[in-house]
Amino acid sequence: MASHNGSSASSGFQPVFKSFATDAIHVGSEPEQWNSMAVVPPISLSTTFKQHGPGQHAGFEYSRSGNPTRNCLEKAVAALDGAQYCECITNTKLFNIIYKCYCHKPKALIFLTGLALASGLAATLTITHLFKAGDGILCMNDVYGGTNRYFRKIAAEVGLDVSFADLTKLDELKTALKPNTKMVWIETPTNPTMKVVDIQGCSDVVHEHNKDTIVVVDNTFMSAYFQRPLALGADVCMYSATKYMNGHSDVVMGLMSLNREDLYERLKFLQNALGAVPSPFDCYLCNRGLKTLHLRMKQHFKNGLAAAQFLEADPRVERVIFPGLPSHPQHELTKRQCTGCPGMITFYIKGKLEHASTFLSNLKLFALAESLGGYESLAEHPAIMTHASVPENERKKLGISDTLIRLSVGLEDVEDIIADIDQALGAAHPKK
Ligand code: P1T
Repeated sequence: MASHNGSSASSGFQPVFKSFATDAIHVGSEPEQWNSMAVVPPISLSTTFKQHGPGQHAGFEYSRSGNPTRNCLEKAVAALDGAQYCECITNTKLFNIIYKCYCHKPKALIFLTGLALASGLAATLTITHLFKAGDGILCMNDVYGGTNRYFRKIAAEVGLDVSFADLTKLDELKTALKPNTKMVWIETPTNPTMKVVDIQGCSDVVHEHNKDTIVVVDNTFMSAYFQRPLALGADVCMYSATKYMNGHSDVVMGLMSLNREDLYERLKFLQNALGAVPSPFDCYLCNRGLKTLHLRMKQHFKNGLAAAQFLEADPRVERVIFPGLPSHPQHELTKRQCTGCPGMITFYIKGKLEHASTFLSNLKLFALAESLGGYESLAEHPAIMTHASVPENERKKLGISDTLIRLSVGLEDVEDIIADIDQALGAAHPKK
């Protein structure tokens, strides 16, 4: 029977993905791949690997092109995204048998898995390197400030034809697609104004326009536990794994998974050729984080919903944006395409910049810090912090105003989370 996320919060959302927890714990971490039969994947620090003869290696040559610890993580993410992937055989003996059978047909040795990069932005730039000057990139207008800065200030500077549109409106998407559009970049929910984009709707429109135009979904906010873009027609699912996927605020990392072998091969080539790869230690940590993703996300949802409901009922708050609340404009769409919501809340405090600043400076349990998705609660001011690089007139249009506050609700006791928000609102709006 399909199960939900445990609380009344999840009613109406999609059922959880089958065997998610089992895959998170086991796929990529099979003890049989190691001679030692280690249950926890070893951290393989070696930068290079001995070859039997020139060009005859046991699956690894040099750690930028492939690393055993990274492999474990790359397999796991593909499984969690429901991507197509093949068994990656790293067991030396088994590999040797296969190698002997297939060495005359190197194609047979290509294993389709996810790909790990040195950061979320490294994943973005690696994907963008699929294109050349003159090619068009259409990006959702509200995205992480660093993604906006990368497309606007770097990709556009080297001749890519970058444009932005509100992809929550399919008509606007249709109008914005051009003959040269090679990639459509979706972030959903968006950072920081939590707009929800219809992934299936957009993918259908884009692929009808041109089947070769790729749809990339930045799945950072939802994580693999709440949303599977590949099943909704996207070509690439990418993450800043620095956030929920790792979940412990101790790794900077990018991840991606895909279904198309041709795209996989091109991106695998770029991963090696550009070289923005993560360290084996970070891969180990991120893979360890994935083992508890399902448990963390369920609790983030419960705590996030409770905090959002508290804020929505508070007279010191102007407006709350949380896709798990019925008041969110795309709540029904969220329920249709997701299995739940993360602990990300955006709200407008009543008053001016000084009220937002007083609120943020008086938080005690929440740390005033950039980033999100860790076990600890964080709060930030997007206009001054994460989205300062977005031009001011754009920020205004998007609703990133001086009174906008972003919360990443962590896994602390929910009563303490709410009490902290309450006292900081009290500091911003003292009783007269
Ligand atoms: O920081 P990095 O791992 O390079 O990831 C960039 C990135 C990409 N996509 C989204 C949706 C993101 O939120 C981020 C990073 N965001 C923050 C640091 C932040 O505080 O919003």
